[in-house]
Amino acid sequence: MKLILSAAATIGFTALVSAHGYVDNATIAGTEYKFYQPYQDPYTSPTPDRISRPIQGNGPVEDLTSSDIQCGGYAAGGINGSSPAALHADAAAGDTIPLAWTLWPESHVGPTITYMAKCPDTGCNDYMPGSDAVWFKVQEDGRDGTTNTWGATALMKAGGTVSYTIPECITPGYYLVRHEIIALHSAYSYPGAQFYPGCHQLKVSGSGSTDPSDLVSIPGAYKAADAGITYDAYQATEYTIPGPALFSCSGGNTGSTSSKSASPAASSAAASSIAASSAAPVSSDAPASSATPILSITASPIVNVVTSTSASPTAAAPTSGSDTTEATYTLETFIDFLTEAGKEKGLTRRQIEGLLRSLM
Ligand SMILES: [Cu+2]
Repeated sequence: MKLILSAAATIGFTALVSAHGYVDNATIAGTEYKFYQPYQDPYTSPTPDRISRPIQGNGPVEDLTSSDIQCGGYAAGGINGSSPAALHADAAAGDTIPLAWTLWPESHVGPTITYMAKCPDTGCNDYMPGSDAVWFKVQEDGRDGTTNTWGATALMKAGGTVSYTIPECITPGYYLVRHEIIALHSAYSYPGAQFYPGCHQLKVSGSGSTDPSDLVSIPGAYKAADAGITYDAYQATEYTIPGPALFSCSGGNTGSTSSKSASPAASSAAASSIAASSAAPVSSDAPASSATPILSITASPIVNVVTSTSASPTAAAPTSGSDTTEATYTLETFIDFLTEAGKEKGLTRRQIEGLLRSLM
């Protein structure tokens, strides 16, 4: 079996590394709120008022020490962290809030985690937590045993949601909610785990009087060496969700909120790797344009790169014939080739390996 992928001019990494999903909307106390749309809001005037803070569409956050890890951002592109949103959603303590993600890619296994932080009494809309320890964890969903069922798995089908519950006992007021997926498909060494965080703002009503203690800072709550940050998702090993213990109104750590049943059949799917990808292809894109090299990755693992030498910029990309040249690479030299090509896109070798792995 072959995996055929078309790579756009200079290898179309822009498309490959763009964020693979974000929270599209949430239904809070019966009202549906559209979240920040990274591919529309920046180009819409006036900018729509949202309850959610801006995120970037350029790719995941991989640096645990970056301000981008808090609510999104694109420091590598000059946008450091996020910024406050204009609105708050009214909610009541005890409410359960479903977050509807866009369709999440199957390769991007990993946990979902949600934190809250109390904003000033004036609201969240000019509040930036910075490096202050203000966050407590209200939701987490990791791996079901050693199966391939993860917190993010529910989002791999259209219409999937992840829910969190506002703790019933917390003091009413304004809260910033930080929700994330950590994609672990290339987390076998650090940097490698991909963080997809986003934040939204609530005005919480209720009669509680608890202010959670043991608050953490973000960045700060995760370390590169944490078992939940550096982790080989292709091995059937139990997963430890990173960060602090889950906050509970009854005190103590209640552990994971996961209640999914184990699915033994799914566990073998996690074991595939790039060096032994004899399974059916999971990705097959049609050739896009004339300059497009056609890459055929076989199980060998040998890579054939067929490059068009046709002068016509509008001709369809040939896959055979006299006007093509063909080169055969081992997987190692192919990754070298991609690393060269990816340099101007600011991609590391590790990211490229992760991308290839995610396509298998
Ligand atoms: Cu990705």
